Amino acid sequence: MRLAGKHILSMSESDITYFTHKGILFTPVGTSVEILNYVENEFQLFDDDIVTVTYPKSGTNWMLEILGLIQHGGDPSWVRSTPVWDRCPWIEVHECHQKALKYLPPRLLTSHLPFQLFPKSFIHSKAKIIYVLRNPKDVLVSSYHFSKFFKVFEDPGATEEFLEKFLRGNVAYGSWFDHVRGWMELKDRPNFFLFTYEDLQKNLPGNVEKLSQILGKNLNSQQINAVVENASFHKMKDNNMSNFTQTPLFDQSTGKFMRKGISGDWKNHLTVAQNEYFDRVYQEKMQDIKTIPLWE
Ligand code: PPS
Repeated sequence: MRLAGKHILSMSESDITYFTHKGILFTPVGTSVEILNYVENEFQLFDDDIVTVTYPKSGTNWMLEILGLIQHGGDPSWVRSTPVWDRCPWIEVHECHQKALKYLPPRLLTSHLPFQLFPKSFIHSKAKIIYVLRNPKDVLVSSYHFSKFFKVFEDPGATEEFLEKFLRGNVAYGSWFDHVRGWMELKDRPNFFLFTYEDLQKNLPGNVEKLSQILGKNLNSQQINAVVENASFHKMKDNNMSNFTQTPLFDQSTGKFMRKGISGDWKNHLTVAQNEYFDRVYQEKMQDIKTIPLWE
């Protein structure tokens, strides 16, 4: 994989400095201002496309595993033989969108882009958006750990420092609050579907059924059970096409992509004062948004 003149294998974390595009921070590995402009203005979405959109660390890869399994009637062969970035390319990552351009519809695509940078071609298309939301406190914790071992992200620094960066949106892909607010503007569109990480945990079979209908697949109960089983945290943790153990982008000695897979881990990380501070910022930024779930 190439990055701005450097090879990923010769890179250390100190080489990484985010760049800003239209007010949002991005890692220079795999993307650039040119690619982001191309994706926003020229990338064509087709009516049959299914795009999983998330703020990073919200359960993207879980959703991608579920969708890949649904597409194959619960048969795990595809998700166990093809890396997730080939199954469901991230459109803002150069190598991935080059692949996406060659795929025929119906394509499974992925994006972490905020709505204002998403392909303009979406506006007049019937492409389906599957938006996954997760409690931002768990996103913060997952992101903190991830930034320590994902070599293309800046070092998160101390917890206190990262909390401040996260709440101000000075992290890759910008502010969680702005991302969610931007995408929620689409909530009434018939091709926008909202899922939450927490609800996937509470009722995976029900959500798999709903997703099957969105994909136009009528799975029987045996197939739904097969999707549920093969998309479990433990099955995904052992699937090296989904657990990111096969890529040089991760320092496997400092963390694991399939870390804990639970809700509420923030309680093990945030102090009472940090939690209260988070709540104050959340209230201030999200008080007028009534449609998103309340997290405990
Ligand atoms: S990324 O890097 O932005 O694409 O990460 P993303 O896939 O959005 O989020 C990673 C977190 O999702 C957890 N995960 C799961 N949880 C429950 N069940 C399943 N099957 C599953 N698969 C992935 C993963 O462990 C990360 O969360 P944390 O809290 O760090 O464990």
